[in-house]
Amino acid sequence: MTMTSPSELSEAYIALGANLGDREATLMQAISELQKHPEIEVLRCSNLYETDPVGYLDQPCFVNMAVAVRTSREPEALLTFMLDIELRLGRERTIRFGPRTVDLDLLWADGRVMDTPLLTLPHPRMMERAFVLIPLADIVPEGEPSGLFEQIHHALDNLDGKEGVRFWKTCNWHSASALSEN
Ligand code: PH2
Ligand code: MG
Ligand code: MG
Repeated sequence: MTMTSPSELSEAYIALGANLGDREATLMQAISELQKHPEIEVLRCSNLYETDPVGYLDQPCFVNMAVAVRTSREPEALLTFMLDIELRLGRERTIRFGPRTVDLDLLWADGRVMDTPLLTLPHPRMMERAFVLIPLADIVPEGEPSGLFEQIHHALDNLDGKEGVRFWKTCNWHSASALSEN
């Protein structure tokens, strides 16, 4: 792995969602694409949840999950690569909040706060969305330095719509390198 020095590495959280085609297969491909990038390491994957659509209701249920990554990329460069994965896996942008083969949203990057034409961090709607917070809670450790753990659990205590997020499967994704180590 060609990583730069540890001080330049940040830990970021990405939400993934899919509601067209083979949702699980597409999500696993997206995670593999992240891992294949020389500057990105996938650290942890949440469970998979089947979720009722939010925002635009006349569409199939989603499968949602979240991953933690370590990266030397700046957040905007990470996001650009995520959008490239969406396109390669067949994403077409038509209806806002509408159906998609795969959606990758950058939620959080080391507690950084930014607002540029390309990217707002933390993700402006993450604390309102059970389909983001419930998977995220699987992979954010207690004691996360920027207080993310406490924020997630506080938001979840007060959130409506949690019944629209149903545990579906554990995540079976393993990086090719992790498999070859065993
Ligand atoms: N994404 C949206 C809009 N609505 N609903 C669910 N259940 N899951 C999503 O990932 C989702 C959504 C916009 O990105
Ligand atoms: Mg989204
Ligand atoms: Mg998106």
